[in-house]
Amino acid sequence: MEWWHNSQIIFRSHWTLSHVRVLSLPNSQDIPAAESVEELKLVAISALENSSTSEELEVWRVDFIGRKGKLTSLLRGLGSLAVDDRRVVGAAANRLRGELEGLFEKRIAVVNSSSAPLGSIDVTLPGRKPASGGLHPSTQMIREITQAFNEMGFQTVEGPEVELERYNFDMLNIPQNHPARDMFDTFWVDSEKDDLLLRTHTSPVQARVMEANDPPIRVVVPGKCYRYEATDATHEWQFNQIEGLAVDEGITFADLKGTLYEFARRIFGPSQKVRFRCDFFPFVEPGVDMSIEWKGNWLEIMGAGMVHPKVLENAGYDSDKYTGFAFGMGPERISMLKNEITDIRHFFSNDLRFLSQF
Ligand code: FA5
Repeated sequence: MEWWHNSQIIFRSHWTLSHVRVLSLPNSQDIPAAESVEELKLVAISALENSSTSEELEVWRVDFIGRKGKLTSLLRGLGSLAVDDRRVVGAAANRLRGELEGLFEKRIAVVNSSSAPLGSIDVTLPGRKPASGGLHPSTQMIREITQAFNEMGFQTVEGPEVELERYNFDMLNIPQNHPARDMFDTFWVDSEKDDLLLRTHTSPVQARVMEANDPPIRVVVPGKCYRYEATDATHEWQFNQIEGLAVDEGITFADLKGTLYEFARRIFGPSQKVRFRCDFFPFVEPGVDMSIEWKGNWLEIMGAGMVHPKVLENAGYDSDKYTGFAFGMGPERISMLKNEITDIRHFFSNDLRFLSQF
């Protein structure tokens, strides 16, 4: 009987299985059922402590103290023991049942008193930052540029990406069979009249705005453009442009230069140098391109010029009364300069390693 009293002491404390083994009487080897009672108690208590929902507790109840549970099977096995051992171990097992039932009730009460499953929230842990998206680098650049023009009195407008040939070419002084159409490698859209395309530039919105409004006009037009051309580090088949248009009485080339100087200062810094050189676009006369001085080189960032009288007339304006200037730039190319991006194809390849840097 004495060995069992020792074991009782073990049961009342939080012992590990190794403690039990050390403190068990040497002859416990001869009484496997007794050791099973000890082990069962340890396993049962540990499993109970790990059960934190009513569902888990029910599984535990069935597994340990249910009619077909581990404790019942242990009692059923007592028949193989000597009579004296059977009495001792049987009493211990019955005491264990009472004890486990008591612990089970207490655990149920604790679990039911908490609305959240036990152990599911540790309020002491530092919070986890939710994954958040961000604006695409092209969008960021477009917003920065359009905001600079908005502050100078230009209104932002948009136009269709699937465009009529009439606006993309004809209204802009590029009639059919005109060699200038070769400047723009075009994606044509299958249509009844063969007159639909993916716009090759944002300039058709100039024609749309003038057709629908009377001067004075000051607009900037951001949007996607498409060109059927091979890609390389500075050319994509899909890219953004930002168009600008100002039409009023008395607008001169000095207004064009002043506006674009101011734009360059706002985007690239107060001491930014710019250079204008002659260039040809059928919808402006004279036409120029504007470059900025960047790390010792002159880099072209946009085409511009005074709106061609024919374009004004196509929109129904009196070209003797009204003049204007227009410009068109690529925000991806400008972002490449500012952010030292070496290949334009990163913008639309959807690689998060690139995008998450902005
Ligand atoms: C035009 O598209 C004219 N519509 C611009 C213009 C508007 C001139 C108004 C005069 C008056 P251009 O083809 O040069 O011009 O394109 C303008 C800008 O778009 C370029 O400077 C460049 O920044 C960008 N761009 C053109 N093609 C591509 C391309 N394949 N990939 C990326 N950016 C491009």
